[in-house]
Amino acid sequence: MTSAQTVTAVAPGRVNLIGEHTDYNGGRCLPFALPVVTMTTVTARADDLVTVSSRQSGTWEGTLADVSAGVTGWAAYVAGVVWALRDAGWPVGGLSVEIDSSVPLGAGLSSSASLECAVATGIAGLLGRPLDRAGRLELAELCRRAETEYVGAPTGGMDQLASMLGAPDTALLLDFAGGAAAGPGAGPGAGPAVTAVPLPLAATGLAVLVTESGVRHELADGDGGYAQRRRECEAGDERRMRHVRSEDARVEAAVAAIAASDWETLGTLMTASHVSLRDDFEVSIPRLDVAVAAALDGGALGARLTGGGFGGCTIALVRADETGVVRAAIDAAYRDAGWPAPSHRLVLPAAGARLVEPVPGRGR
Ligand code: GAF
Repeated sequence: MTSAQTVTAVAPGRVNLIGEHTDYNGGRCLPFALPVVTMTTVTARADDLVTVSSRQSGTWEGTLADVSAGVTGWAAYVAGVVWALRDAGWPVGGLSVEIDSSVPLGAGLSSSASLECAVATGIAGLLGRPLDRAGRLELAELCRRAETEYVGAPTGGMDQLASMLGAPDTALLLDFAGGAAAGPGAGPGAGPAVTAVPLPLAATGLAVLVTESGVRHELADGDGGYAQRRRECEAGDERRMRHVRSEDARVEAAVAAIAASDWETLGTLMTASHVSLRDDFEVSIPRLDVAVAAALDGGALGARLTGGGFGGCTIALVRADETGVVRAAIDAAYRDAGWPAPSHRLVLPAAGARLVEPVPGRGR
């Protein structure tokens, strides 16, 4: 394919600070990239085989013709990227792809988008394509196409943009007023506008506590809640759209609060977002509601479900030195409810997708 025959890339998962179910409704959201990543090692092959080996999910092998015909299951996220790049005219031939991931699968932290973006970044590296801003926007859009058109998960594009464009101490204000897609074949609209929002949580003594409810969520199920909400929005359902409108306004207010270092207001907006997702958009579940309530009781400035809902994770904005109290409050609430203990991680905004030196003995 090029002079480079093997390339290793990583791409992160994400949390969304605020702005949920707004991306596919032409609204705004404010995600940031996480310090957990999917790593791919991509090797060009002389034949037309695509072999995929994942430490977490197993193996898949087929020809480029099989990829064009359609692949299902977890390997579709890899095959979909190969398909989207080839469809866009990229000279992608046979490949061996090795995958390892620290992004929890199905936990609402965008394990799928991080996989897509890691594969796309690896192939871009193999082909010597630039990973500048324009190149990253193009890859994010191709990964979105892989997910919506190939895998069949009708998602909105936030996750791929967060994974490709994230940066340390930075949230991304994504404005989808110009549509989800940009570039050739995207139709009318300029595509999403991406603005970096400095988010110096560490310097402020703050952090985001991510709590996994332990309930898996599913985006690629045509009969599932996510697809149903999308259809309801397309039909103009007043209650659902009330959430979308109020959430979009909260994103704007959150950006202003961050600019003013008004962390109390940011927290209040996050909690209001959860209430709206729970009551108007109806995508919460008891384990998310209990985690949010317990986090607030434990002293969090604000808390909400993050991602599509129906399971997955909550986030809480916490003073770093009070993290233990907040964690303990959530753990106690889960214990009282008779649920398995949730897992937690304290995160700060991290870097987006990038090429890396291979780690000896891993991902090879
Ligand atoms: C999922 C989707 F992938 C995103 O596009 C977005 O719609 C989100 O749910 C809800 O805000 O992560």
